[in-house]
Amino acid sequence: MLTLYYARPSGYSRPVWLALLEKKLPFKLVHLKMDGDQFSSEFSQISPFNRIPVLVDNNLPIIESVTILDYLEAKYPSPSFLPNDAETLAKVRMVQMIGLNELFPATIGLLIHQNNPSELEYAQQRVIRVLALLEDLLGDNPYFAGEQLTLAEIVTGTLVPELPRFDISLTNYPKLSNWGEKLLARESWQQIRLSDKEFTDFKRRLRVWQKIWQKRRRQKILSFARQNQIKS
Ligand SMILES: N[C@@H](CCC(=O)N[C@@H](CS)C(=O)NCC(=O)O)C(=O)O
Repeated sequence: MLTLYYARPSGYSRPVWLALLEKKLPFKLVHLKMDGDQFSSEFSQISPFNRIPVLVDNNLPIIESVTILDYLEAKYPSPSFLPNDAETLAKVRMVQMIGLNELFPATIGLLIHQNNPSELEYAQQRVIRVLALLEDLLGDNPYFAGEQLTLAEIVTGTLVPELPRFDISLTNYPKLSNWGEKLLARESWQQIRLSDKEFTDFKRRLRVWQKIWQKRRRQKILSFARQNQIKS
């Protein structure tokens, strides 16, 4: 049995959750409240850095969202989310990693730097750069790999269609905008979509991020010290 430890708003968990749904695999969800649950001794045993997502498959805990997606692809290859030819694979991986490494941190920047104009402008320009690039890479294809839904959609598609909620309009990117609407219409995307209230709560929590971060830092030190002692 597959078990996913996650939180609904977690940007790293949502692609894994989507992949499980799109592959139509049976799985159990374990929701963690991210203001403390991640530091329990029980969770530390499967998540050495106290982070979600963690996928447990037959007692094997797997951390790091990219690794989990690759594991699912290798173990449950149908439907496949990676193309075979080198060029399309490179395109899919680029879109996946741009989503993870550029778009995801930039959207967090949009939320936490509301009172810091230069950081806010950096986050906005970074998002716009990503959108311009993605609009080009998508071209006239229904999906980034052509007809096949891939990790490009599963990862970057959790964020792009949600950008209007971050006050970033998609009107200058009509191809991406259509692509996003098609994704949002899928049953799996509807299941993982945050309600307006969930999104507002998430934004509120991020705005007190500094304090939460300090508290987390203390908890993290204690959790690492406890785990390091057990191991030595
Ligand atoms: N590189 C990791 C990042 C995971 C990550 O940072 N997850 C966040 C939630 S979105 C987390 O668990 N944060 C809890 C903490 O840092 O205490 C991945 O891709 O899985």
